[in-house]
Amino acid sequence: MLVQKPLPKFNISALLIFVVLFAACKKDKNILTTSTLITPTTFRTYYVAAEEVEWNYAPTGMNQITGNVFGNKEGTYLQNDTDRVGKKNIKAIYREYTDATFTKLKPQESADMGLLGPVIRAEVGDSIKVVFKNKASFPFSIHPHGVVYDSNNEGITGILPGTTFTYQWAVGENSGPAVRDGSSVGWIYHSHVMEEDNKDIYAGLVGAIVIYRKGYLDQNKPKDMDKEKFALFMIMDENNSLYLSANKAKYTLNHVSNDDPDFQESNLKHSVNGLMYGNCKFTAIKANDKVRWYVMDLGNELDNHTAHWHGNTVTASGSRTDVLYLGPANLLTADMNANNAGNWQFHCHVNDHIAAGMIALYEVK
Ligand SMILES: [Cu+2]
Repeated sequence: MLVQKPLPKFNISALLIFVVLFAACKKDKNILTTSTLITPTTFRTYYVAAEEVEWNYAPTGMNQITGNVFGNKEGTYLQNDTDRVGKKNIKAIYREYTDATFTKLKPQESADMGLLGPVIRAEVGDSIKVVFKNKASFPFSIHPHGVVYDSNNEGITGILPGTTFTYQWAVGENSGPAVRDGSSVGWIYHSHVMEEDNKDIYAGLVGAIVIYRKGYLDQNKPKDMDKEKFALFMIMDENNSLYLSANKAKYTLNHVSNDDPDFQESNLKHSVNGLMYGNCKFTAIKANDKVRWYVMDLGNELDNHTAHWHGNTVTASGSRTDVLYLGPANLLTADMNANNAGNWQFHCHVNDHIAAGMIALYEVK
């Protein structure tokens, strides 16, 4: 006997949605042509601008380690005078916006990020799109470490002031955690306009990328951890910033020569996330939180830093320690079980650098 089956209803709107989605996927898949690229499943999109700010290396106006106002030592770097720029400097930093109109700033995820740009997060197998708008007055770029790009997306060409460029990076297996890593691995990104001698880095354009194992990115942290924290140990050498002339003109009225050795020393801002003498304070850590620290370094041969936590130890690459040894442009990941509550120092252990202000605080409540 022949049974007549009802024909399935034809749904025109479902077909339309399918066609639109298919076209969108096709378009995105065409972005990168390097043969090593994986097929993107998820795009993570960020709207990042480079913009000029008046940066303050010690906004509380105090040495938060001693609890005192600035003395002679702090004044060397932070006191403004006719031959000193002091604590306020014009800098260019990366800031995140909500969309392509670049009208609404996204708040930083925490104040302890200091001058660091927004964290760019993705899982292995995703692709990253960064819409970059240069709101500053020099050509700047975004050069990422660790992710996969072709030469158009390497970020070594300056994007002109007032213009926008969209970077597209893939996140392959080689961008994510290896055997001895935890559930995520961090990378640095920074401006990298070669013809400027990397003076764009000293302008302040630095941030972090975090790549998670597939399925581990959970609300801005790995799902097996409670918190993420980011710390850049760097001597911000304002002598080598693109904004040196502007800073001299604005804050010293050009009453000093670039060759004055005391002026040069005063411009070496020994900082954590662009903040000195305890003005960077890592907060929102609760007792027994599992905290993943991403600890970074950039700069030159003086930027060999030994980042040391008081109060708690960490594990890094499977070993127990309380000091990470950093050199220019590396980023180390360390996990802390923050079971010792207190208000603790987190500082570079090089003696000169401590005295010059490379000390932060972290609080475990
Ligand atoms: Cu140091």
